[in-house]
Amino acid sequence: MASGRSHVRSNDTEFGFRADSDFVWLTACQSEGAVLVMTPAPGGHDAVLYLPEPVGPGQDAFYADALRGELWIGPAADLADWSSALDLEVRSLDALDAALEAAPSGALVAGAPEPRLPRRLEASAALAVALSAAKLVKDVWEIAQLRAAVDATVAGFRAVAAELPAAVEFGGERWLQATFDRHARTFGNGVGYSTVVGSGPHAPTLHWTRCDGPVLPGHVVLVDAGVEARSLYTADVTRTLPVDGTFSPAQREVHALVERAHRAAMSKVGPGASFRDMRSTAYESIATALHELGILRVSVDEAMSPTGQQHRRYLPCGTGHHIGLDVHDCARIGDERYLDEPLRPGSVLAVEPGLYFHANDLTVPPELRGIGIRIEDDLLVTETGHEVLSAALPIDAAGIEKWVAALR
Ligand SMILES: [Mn+2]
Repeated sequence: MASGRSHVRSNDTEFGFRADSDFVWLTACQSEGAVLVMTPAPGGHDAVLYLPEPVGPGQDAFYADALRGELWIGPAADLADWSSALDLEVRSLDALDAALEAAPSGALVAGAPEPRLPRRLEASAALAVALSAAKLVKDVWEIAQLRAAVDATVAGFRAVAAELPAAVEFGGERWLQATFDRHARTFGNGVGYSTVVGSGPHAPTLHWTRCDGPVLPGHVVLVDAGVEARSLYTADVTRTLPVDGTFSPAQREVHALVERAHRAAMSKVGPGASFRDMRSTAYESIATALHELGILRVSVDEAMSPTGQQHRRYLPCGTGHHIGLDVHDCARIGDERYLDEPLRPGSVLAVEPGLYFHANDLTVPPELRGIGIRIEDDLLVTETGHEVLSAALPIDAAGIEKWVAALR
């Protein structure tokens, strides 16, 4: 299976695997029907990718198979195209069975279930962790992809803000969602995840992807959206916009508290710091805000204790995550490493504190009910601190008002 061109150098020591061991690594990716087989070789692994071949004229399936036949789906890249695009040896999926038969019993398997796998080869949790951990630090090319995804996302937010009057007039949340999604499809591969557009009382609903409500003057509209680049790396950004250009005093007050938490949390992101540092800072700032608003009926200290956490009623989610190929990248490495491993230059994180006061929450003063605010930026950890990749978007309420006004 060895081939000079497809030789992959991997730092096996870092993952806890030995390069000279007998492991064969297999990754099955169900959606594409692709399987990557990696065989140990001096200094790394030899990799071969198995892919389904396109079904062209001359084969029955050309017209009989609506899922794969090119008569139905149009011309598809062949194995040689894939090989040159990926600089990897690529073989037909039909040849996979023979490769699997040759795989030793100790071979490690990760990815979606692959029905062709012999029973003796079982999924390896350790390999899943290793693959996830390999994504903790992005290389120069990956950072460029994320930068491009964020830039396209910022442009998408501009497009959305420009459509606020149309959303009020006739389009509602659907119009704003479709505006961003069209932008994402045109300038990237598409959206990285379902776009959230929550106006008025929908803003506190974390995953308001239904986006079927009206957008009315006096509302704030929470937009959580990311363009996925054509390389499939995705951004994840949120801003909460005043529909008629001006925040009400109550909206402005909540926005300022979330901004304070956001800036405090971002200040903790840097090399050597942990994800937990950022998260605790965000939670403590939010708990303090709730205390100042008279909503938190215990002390901030009690709320911050493991058995307290009363602030989580109004922030029932995390305050950030790694981004990359997955919008929640590196999610398989386990809580301990995710939270406590020192961040390294090249890590890219979304930071996203918020306050979510549901319209029917009687523990919240009436004037604050129905207000939901989230601020989310994408940060690259650098040698000396961090760079806010989404810095082209304003963070403070006054800056957002000015930005919206300029785009109308
Ligand atoms: Mn996010």
